[in-house]
Amino acid sequence: MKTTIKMFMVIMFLTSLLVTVSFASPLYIYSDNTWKSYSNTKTDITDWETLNFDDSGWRDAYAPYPNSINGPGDWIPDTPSSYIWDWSKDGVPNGANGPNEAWFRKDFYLNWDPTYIQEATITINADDRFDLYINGTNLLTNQTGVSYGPYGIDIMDYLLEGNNVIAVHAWDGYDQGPENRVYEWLLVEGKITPVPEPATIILLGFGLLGAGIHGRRKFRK
Ligand SMILES: [Ca+2]
Ligand SMILES: [Ca+2]
Repeated sequence: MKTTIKMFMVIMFLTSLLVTVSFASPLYIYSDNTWKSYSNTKTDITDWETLNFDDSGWRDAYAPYPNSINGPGDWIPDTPSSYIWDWSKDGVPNGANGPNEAWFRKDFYLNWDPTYIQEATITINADDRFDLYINGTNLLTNQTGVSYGPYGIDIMDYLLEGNNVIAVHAWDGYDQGPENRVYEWLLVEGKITPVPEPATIILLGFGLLGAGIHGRRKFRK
């Protein structure tokens, strides 16, 4: 075999190895002031949890929102999340003077076909209760109270290629009565991890094929 072809195959094989170890970066989701928030009576909102809802009239969530927790819930490394809540008034909240009930939305864009997601988890907690939706599907209604969290939710089966939305309805206190009406907050940390892209796997195949042909020809000499 000509040296140039051998060289080509060796280079192709080495390149395939390099590509194989370069995974696409995970997508992180975390609560901060890029979320949209709202508070008013429930009757004012319809389909607020769905992907196509227009939240342009909502406020930016207030973050970091004051809270009573010692140390942030840094459940996932690389997510610089903040405690958030809705704040429609002037001045600065003290963690206890916001609305008892608030709604939150955050859009995120997924580059990958959901088939190629390895793991997708949202870790969430709120003081005191919350409903979590992904693209309009209610994945958790927490009625047990803030002290039992945080809650880790697998969202893999509910993700879409392209636009997605995470939506949370949270309330300070308890449906049947007041509870911990001292602080109100929502904290979210999420991570979506892709598997190696299909293009990468095909390249690896070509690389191994190249190496295999090379090896067999060498053996026959
Ligand atoms: Ca974090
Ligand atoms: Ca509370």
